[in-house]
Amino acid sequence: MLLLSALPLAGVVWAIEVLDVPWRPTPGMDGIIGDAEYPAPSLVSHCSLYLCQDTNFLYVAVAIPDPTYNASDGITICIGTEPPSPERTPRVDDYTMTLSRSGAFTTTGFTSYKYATTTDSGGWGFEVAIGLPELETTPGQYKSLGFALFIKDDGKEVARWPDDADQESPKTWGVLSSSYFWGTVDLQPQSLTLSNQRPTTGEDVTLSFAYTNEGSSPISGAQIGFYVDGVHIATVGDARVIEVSELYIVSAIWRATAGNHTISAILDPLNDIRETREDNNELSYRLSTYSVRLTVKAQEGANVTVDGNTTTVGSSKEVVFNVNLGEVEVKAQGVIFKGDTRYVLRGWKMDGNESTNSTISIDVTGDEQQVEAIYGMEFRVRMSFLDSKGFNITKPSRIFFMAPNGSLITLNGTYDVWLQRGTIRMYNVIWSSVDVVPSDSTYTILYPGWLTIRCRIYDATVVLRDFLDFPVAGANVTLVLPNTTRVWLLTDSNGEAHFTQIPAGRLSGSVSSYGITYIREQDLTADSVIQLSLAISVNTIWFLIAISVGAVSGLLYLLWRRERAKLRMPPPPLPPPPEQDDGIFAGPNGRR
Ligand SMILES: [Ca+2]
Ligand SMILES: [Ca+2]
Ligand SMILES: [Ca+2]
Ligand SMILES: [Ca+2]
Repeated sequence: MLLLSALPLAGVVWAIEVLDVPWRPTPGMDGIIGDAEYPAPSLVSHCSLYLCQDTNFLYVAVAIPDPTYNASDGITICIGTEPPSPERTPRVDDYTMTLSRSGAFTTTGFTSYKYATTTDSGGWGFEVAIGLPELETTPGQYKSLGFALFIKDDGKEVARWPDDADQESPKTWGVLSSSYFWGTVDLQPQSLTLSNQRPTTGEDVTLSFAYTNEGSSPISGAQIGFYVDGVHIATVGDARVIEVSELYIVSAIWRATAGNHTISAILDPLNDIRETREDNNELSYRLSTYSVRLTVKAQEGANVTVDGNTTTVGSSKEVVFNVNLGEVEVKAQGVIFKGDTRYVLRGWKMDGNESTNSTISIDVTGDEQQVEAIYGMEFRVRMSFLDSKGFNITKPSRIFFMAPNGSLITLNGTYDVWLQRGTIRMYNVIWSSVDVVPSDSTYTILYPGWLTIRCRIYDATVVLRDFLDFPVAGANVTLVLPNTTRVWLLTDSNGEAHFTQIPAGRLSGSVSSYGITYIREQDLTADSVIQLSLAISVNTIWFLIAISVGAVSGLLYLLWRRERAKLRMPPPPLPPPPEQDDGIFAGPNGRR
């Protein structure tokens, strides 16, 4: 049981307590405070106070926990059409109603009202509806009312609101006001328009939504949700006071995506605002978006990737992609092989501009755009190196040349190379450490295939004769090549040593035969024969011996003839005939 303190002193300044009376659909006057009938109660001491209004009535409901049933359990409500103020004095339109738990009801002044009570073992409840015209409210206009509440248990006051209210002094009462201005609210959509009715995918579209409040009261705190295909994209909080029957427009931005869509705007999507109609808050708009056609021209067979989607280019040499507006990334296959021909991506051409990047980013702005991948054709060229006679040589250790596109290329040991159509200029062919590049060193590439390079590599033959012009066989001929390496051969029976594939350049050497004879230094610029004459050789020696032996033999023969004439000897016998068993002579190896 709560005992109240003494009443406040006159002249004390105090804050006026205010309770809001929200709008609600009409509660049922049955004495039962249903779950959804009222907004949350105000916590007034010793009871729960429920307040709401509709277009016609102010509703007050009180739940009083009082397990003892007494005929003099009761409640008194004071309402004044003029709100309290320090100077406020009692007026004739200050009304009072008193209700007892037993159901007895009295009022001073109210004529338009309904009420009901219920009671049970835990306490009792009370509902009353008071006609708003009697409280001099006008729907849609702000008005505050004086209000006080007094509760008795068995004739004794146990609670009141405000805490220091005095039933007889309206300036001590609290205040009721309605955020719904004592009227109703019905937000209604009027239109949903798009800045572009057929937007292009990727385009930012402004969604403009117009709505009105078709109730009788202004409202604030309206929110509008925007949805695309049922997916929330934005909620706009309208900070304005939404007056009755005025048009309000809010907007949101949607970046259009490909396809067909339903754009929706929903008023008060969280249903924070009680409206007379909640089923008329949505408006939808159906649309189809355009796609931008991006045409990519490229070499047949190339894989082209636009924003992650890859397509292979066919014989039309172009593919069309549907893309969004904005930045689009375009890539193309770097190299396409077709046998011994290949196509190499060199870059991109668009609107007269060229880029050498392999991937480009295009800012798509229009309905139709086109970009071309530039490919260069290259042929597989296999280089073959020959000597001056056209015989293959071993691979050069390195070559250096300028390709048709102007790039300088060095190759080491592998001479398969992809080249553009055009002319190459060979600068170096290093073979046996000597540059044997041909003097006429430009070659035209028209097709894939072999490129033959006839290098400055020659044969050198050393011919040795003695002073009687006999060939000198078996002499050791050593050549010092331009790369300073030495090669040697023995002369054959013709007195010749054949050196093949000698790199062009300064050549020297020596011959070893009965002493050393040096070969004069000379430039090898073609196949050459080096004639050397030696003072002495085995042949000469034998010749001289033969001459000497011949002279002696002649003399002896003459002497023998003289003696023979004297003796008259009989002639010597004939040699025996050859064996002729089968008429076939034996071969050199004795075979028959
Ligand atoms: Ca009720
Ligand atoms: Ca009681
Ligand atoms: Ca509505
Ligand atoms: Ca609502």
